[in-house]
Amino acid sequence: MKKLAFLILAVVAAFTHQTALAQDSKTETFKVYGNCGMCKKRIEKSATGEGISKAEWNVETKIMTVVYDPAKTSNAAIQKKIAAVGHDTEKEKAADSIYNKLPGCCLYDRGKTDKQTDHSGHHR
Ligand SMILES: [Cu+2]
Repeated sequence: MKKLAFLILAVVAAFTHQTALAQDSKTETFKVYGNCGMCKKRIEKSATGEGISKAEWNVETKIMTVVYDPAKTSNAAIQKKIAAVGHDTEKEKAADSIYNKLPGCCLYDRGKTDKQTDHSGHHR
């Protein structure tokens, strides 16, 4: 009986240990609107800070990949940081005043981010 109890305890301990490790950091992707290499630098630079261990934006696919510690930051907080430097994301919209100050080559097409959002969602 003692042996069984020990076994159960060992299994539970191993399981909780694994769960704790898995929750350490989260990898997520979301869309960020932009055009060029300058945008890439600006976007990636904005998505830094406590709890963010990786931020990479693909110029061709416009997909942002972030690795972060959910105990310190969140997907929404990161998207806000990116919007704060002028780039619209899936959930956050940049202020017009900031967007208008971007260099000409970086003025990504915003027309599609408004009314057509409903349609583009169905293509995936
Ligand atoms: Cu650009």
